[in-house]
Amino acid sequence: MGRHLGILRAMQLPHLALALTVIGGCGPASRSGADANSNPGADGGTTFDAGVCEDVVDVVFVLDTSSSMGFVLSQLESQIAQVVSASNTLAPNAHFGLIVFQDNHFIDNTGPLDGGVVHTSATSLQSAFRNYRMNFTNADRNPGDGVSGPTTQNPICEENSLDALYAAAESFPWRANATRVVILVTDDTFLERPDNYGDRDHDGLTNKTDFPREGNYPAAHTLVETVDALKTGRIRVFSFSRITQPSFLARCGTGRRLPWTDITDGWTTPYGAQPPIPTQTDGGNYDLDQVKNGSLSLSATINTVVLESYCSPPIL
Ligand SMILES: [Ca+2]
Ligand SMILES: [Ca+2]
Ligand SMILES: [Ca+2]
Repeated sequence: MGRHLGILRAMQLPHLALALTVIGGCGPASRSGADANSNPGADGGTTFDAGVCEDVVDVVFVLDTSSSMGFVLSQLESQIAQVVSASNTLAPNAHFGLIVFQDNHFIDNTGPLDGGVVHTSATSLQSAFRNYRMNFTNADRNPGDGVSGPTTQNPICEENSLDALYAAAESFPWRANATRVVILVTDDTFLERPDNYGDRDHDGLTNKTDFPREGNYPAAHTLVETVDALKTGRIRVFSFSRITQPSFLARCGTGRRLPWTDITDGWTTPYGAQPPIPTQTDGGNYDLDQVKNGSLSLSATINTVVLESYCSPPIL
């Protein structure tokens, strides 16, 4: 998938090969110079404009912390320093955000800036990844409920990536001159308003207390609303999701609202009539199973997409 995306993006952005070549030869200092020609012409040729790109880098992680996702949080904890370093090599003072979700979401507030929602170093991100893995993933607890929230309250497999993405678009303090990238990781699809993630049997009530217990976790947004917010914010979404259905034994242990064949919907296949979110935001998708089996590096892939996005506004 990575090579495929790279080829696709290189075809979409003819300046890219030039920019990468210049970087390879001369180092990051020449990056803004190479990107002065970052507007592909309508004919696919390269337009040289007078401006020099002086973007900063804003990257927001939107992570599914449900019980099957511990390996992602562990890998990010061990690899995040390489991502922070690479982003700061593109442009000094990179900002990072973290939004975690299961049936609801939480905007992490343990960073040093903007009331905690902006991280600038690997250290505080590592602590945050560890915290969500131990207190939410391993405890099967929804992150929006806090550390004293109820456990085993996730009665259907779909997870609320959509409202977490909406929060990334609307609530993160994106800087005006930032190249804006969301890295989303999940292994399932999502629901839209007016559905409720806590309504296990879809009877409109959330009052069943037998396992897996129901709870009131309403979906707040639709896909169209979320994509509109991302597009307005010029935010590319790069997702890591499953490309293929898991075997029976590797499946989420509860029931689900949508068929297993729909787990790719919104990421690599359309969601209803809507194209996938990465397609709509000029991002891309990678195979989460390759991350899980060790054949795709999270940090190397993230660094590649941030580099490819840098000073190249999404083509929408
Ligand atoms: Ca899950
Ligand atoms: Ca769920
Ligand atoms: Ca119900």
